[in-house]
Amino acid sequence: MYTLYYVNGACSLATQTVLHELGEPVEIIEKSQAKNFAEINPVGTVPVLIDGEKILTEGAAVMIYLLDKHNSVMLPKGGEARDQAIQNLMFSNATMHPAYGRLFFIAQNITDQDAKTEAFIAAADSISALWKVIEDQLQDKPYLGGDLPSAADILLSVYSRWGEFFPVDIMVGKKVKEMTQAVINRPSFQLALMEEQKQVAA
Ligand SMILES: N[C@@H](CCC(=O)N[C@@H](CS)C(=O)NCC(=O)O)C(=O)O
Repeated sequence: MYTLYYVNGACSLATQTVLHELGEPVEIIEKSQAKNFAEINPVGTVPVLIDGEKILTEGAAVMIYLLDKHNSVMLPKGGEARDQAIQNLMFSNATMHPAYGRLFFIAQNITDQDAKTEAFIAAADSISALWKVIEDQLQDKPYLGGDLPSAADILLSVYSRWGEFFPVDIMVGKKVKEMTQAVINRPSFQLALMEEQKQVAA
């Protein structure tokens, strides 16, 4: 049984979804409920995955660890297919995630209204440009992973839900909309959402 520290709707939702795709049992703990989270992850971020004695942090690394450990088809074992899957995962985690992170930063740190509006527009434009890159890659396949969602598709689908919290217009193409909706509709994603809601209600 794994333990996953999470924040509601955050990138840790993708880690939980991957665990459900793998059919692995997981106990989820909301970060604020942990007495010693700073000791568990001094950086202060989720996801944090506990596997026995191991404490694993950094979402993309956690996914690679899980997919390799459980021999998942979501991460090819070698060759060009693996290189591409890891590139897609890193694009999601290290390029798209920080682009969305700017929206949270602007909302929390810029007080001047005009400056805030300008910063939101610039941040939204850069996110739209990144979605266009994904849109182009999805022209000949439903998911970045091909016929099945990859870890990158799951991460991107989590991020795609964040724009609605901000006064921004993010342009997303048809193929991206279809991909993210298909991932969100999967039983694994729906279960992950439900498990987070159960904790909020408890
Ligand atoms: N590079 C880290 C970044 C993780 C990250 O920024 N997590 C956010 C949520 S998406 C977080 O924990 N923010 C602090 C908080 O919400 O308390 C990773 O990929 O795991």
